Amino acid sequence: MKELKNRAIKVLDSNWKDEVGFSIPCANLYPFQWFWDSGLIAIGFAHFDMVKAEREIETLLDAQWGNGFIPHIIFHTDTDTYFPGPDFHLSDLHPQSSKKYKSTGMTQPPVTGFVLEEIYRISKDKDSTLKFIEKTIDKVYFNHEYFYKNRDPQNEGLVYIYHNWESGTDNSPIWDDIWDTMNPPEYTFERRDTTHVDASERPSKREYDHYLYIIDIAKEHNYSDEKIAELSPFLVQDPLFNSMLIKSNQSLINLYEKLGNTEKVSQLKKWQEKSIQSFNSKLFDEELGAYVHYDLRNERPLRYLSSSSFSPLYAGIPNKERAESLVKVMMDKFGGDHQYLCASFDPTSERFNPKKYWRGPVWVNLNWMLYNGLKTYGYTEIAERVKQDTIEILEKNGFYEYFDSRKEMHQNGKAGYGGNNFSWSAALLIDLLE
Ligand code: 9WN
Repeated sequence: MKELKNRAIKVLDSNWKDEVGFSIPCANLYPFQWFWDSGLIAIGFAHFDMVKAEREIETLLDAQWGNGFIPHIIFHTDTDTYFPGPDFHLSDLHPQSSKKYKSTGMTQPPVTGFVLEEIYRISKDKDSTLKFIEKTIDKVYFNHEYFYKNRDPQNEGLVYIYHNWESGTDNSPIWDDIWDTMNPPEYTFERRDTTHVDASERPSKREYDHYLYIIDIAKEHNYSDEKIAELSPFLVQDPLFNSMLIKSNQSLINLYEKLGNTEKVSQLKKWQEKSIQSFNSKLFDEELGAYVHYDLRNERPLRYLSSSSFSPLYAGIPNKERAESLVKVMMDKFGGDHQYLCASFDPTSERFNPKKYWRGPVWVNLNWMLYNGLKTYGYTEIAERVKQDTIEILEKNGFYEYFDSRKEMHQNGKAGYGGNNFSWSAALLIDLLE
C-alpha cells in the first residue's frame, strides 16, 4: 500500500504547476484548472503538502467573478491542445467576469465548501488551517449565494445546471433524452481530446455539436443567467450537483460555527432546510427507489439510475428508510460479484457502456463520495467493499481517469480508460488510504 501511495504522491506532484499554484487534472488531455478537480485534488495534497492544498484553493477562488460565480475551467495558459478553449468560450462577454483570468462561462459541482472542512479535518495544525479558512470562506459563501439567487428560478431550493459539462458527468446517457429535444447545426472544429485518448472512450462528434450549441446560445446573451434560464434547451436539476451544494452548505455551517459567524450560519440553515426538503420531495423516484434528475426545461423527471442517484448519501439527504432503499438498488443492480462498484450508469440498461466515459465506467471521485456516505449511514461492510474495489482497480491499472466496471476485463489487458496519471484518482486514493 505504501508503494501505491507513493505513486499517487508522484502523480500529484507532477501535475502541480508551481508558477501559478494549481494542478492540471491530467497531462495533455486537460491542460488547465478545473473547478471540482481542484477541490478534490486539494484533499489529497492536504495529507502531505498543506501549502499546495491551500494554494490550489486560493488560485481557484481568485478566479471568482464579481457576482460570486466560479467557472468550470480557468485558462491559465494559451495552449491550444484542448478544445474548446478560451477563444470559443469568451468569458469576457459577461460584464462581471474575472478581469484577471480567461475562463468558461459555466460552472461545475460546488465542492469547495466540503473541501475546506476536509482540509481542516486532515490538518495537523488546526490553528493555522482555521486562519486559512477564515481568509477564504466568505468567497465560498458568496458562491452559494450566487447559486440560490441566480440558479433557482422557481425558488425551490434546488439549483439548475444549463450544460452537461456543468454536471461533471459529461456524456451520461441521461442527457440523450435532452439531445432528442434539440437539433443543433453540424459544427466544423478540430477535436483535441481524441488525439490524446482513444475515440471509443470519449463522446461522439454529434454529442459535441450539442455541447457547443448550448454555449453559443448562452454567448448570444452574454452569459446572462436570466436569459439562460429562459432559453437554454438544457436546464436540469441534477442530484449530484445539488448534493454537492448541500454537503458544502453543511460544511460552511460547521466552519462558520467554529468561527462564530451566526449571521451566515442562520442564512445557510435556511437555504439548507429548504434544499433538503425539495430534494426529497422532487427528486426521489418511488418506483426506482432512488434519486433521479429533473428536466426543468421540459418539466419532466429523467427516470434513470446512475451513480449520481446514490450521491445524496454523501450529503446526508435521505432518511434511514430511503438510504436503505438506495443501498438495496445499488447492490442489486450495480453490485453483483462480477462487477466493481460503482458503475456510473445503470448496468441493466441498454444505454450502459462500461468503456465509454460517463456511460458506465467506474470513477474514483464518485466512489470516494459513496464510501464516505455509506460509512456515515452505518453501512460499514458495503463502504469497505467500495473502498477495496477502488484500491484494487487502481493497483491493477494505474491512476486512470475511469475504469471498466466488469471484473473480467481486469484479468488481462488494460481496463483503465481515458487519461492516465489522473490527479483526483491519485488524490482520493491517498485520502482513502489514511
Ligand atoms: C469537460 C477534468 C474534467 C472533469 C469532468 C470530466 C472531463 C471535460 C472534458 O474532465 O470533462 O469539462 O473535456 O471532457 O467529465 O468531470 O472535471 O478532469
